[in-house]
Parts: sequence; structure tokens; C-alpha cells
Amino acid sequence: MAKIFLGLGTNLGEKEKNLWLAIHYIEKRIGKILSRSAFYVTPPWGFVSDNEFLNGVIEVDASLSPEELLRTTQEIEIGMGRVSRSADGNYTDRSIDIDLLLYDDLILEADSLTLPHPYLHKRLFVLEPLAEIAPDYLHPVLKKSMATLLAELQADIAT
Ligand code: PH2
Ligand code: MG
Ligand code: MG
Repeated sequence: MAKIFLGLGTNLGEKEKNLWLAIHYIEKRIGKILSRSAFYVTPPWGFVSDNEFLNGVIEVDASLSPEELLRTTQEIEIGMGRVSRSADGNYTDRSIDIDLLLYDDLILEADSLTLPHPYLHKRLFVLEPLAEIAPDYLHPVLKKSMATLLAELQADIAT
């Protein structure tokens, strides 16, 4: 069994419903939900959109490999009506996005998947909910706690 953290995001449709539905499918197909953050209203990061996001993070007890997890989360996204990404590689509005943030203390750099998530420590919309449910969890590469990474990012943004 692996302890994993998933980031959830949506900025289209009934956002709260989308997050709950994703959590339902994750529990059904991936494993028991061990903890869940509050849902945070956040401004679009990295692209321009009129639609603000609702973001959250969950901790899941999973028995799948990282590759199986990636495939399963993508299937859940598609099953929930997510249309494929824009061709130019820019971010787009989406009904649901499920990102693999952490998989135990695994460090992985494959073509399809990087763990921990490469932008985890740069995104307030990930670190805020993550630090809420796992403040003492150490980032396997940076060797800093999520609470420390959040404080550093907030200080960085304020300057
Ligand atoms: N996801 C992105 C890009 N930008 N901004 C917010 N606020 N929330 C997201 O989940 C998000 C984003 C790419 O997946
Ligand atoms: Mg994402
Ligand atoms: Mg994604």
C-alpha cells in the first residue's frame, strides 16, 4: 500500500459537485480516502481565464503503481467529460483535473510522470490544501515540510 496525495481542480460547471464526484470515483477505483482538505477558491495560475478554480487535495491509501494511478486518474477525468488539452500546450479551462502530487517518498522522472509533482512547491493552490492536511510531510527532494514550503512561497509572493 502506498500513501498518495492527489490534487483536484476544476473551473468549469458545477465545481463543488465536480470535486465530490471525482472523490467518489477515486475512492471507488483507487483506494480509501484518508484525509481531505477544504475546497479553496483560487485564481487561474499560469493562464488567463474568467473562470476561477476550486481546488483541493486528498490523501489516499492506494495499491496501484504510479503508472496505473496515472492511467486511472486520466480515465476518471475523461469519464467526467474532460476534453483533451489544447494543442499548443497551454493550460485550458477544465471540468476536472486530477494530479498525482506525491507517492510515498518516491522520486521518479519518467517521460509520462514526474514525482513529486514538479510544480508542487510553486503553486499556492496546491500547497495551501496540502499544508492543511499534511503540514509535517517532508518533500522527498527538497527535504522541507509542506508548512515550510507554503510559508516560503507566501513570503516569495509578498516580495
Ligand atoms: N491547474 C493548472 C493551471 N492553473 N490554476 C488554479 N488556480 N488551479 C488549478 O488547478 C490549475 C491552475 C494546470 O493543471
Ligand atoms: Mg493540474
Ligand atoms: Mg493534470
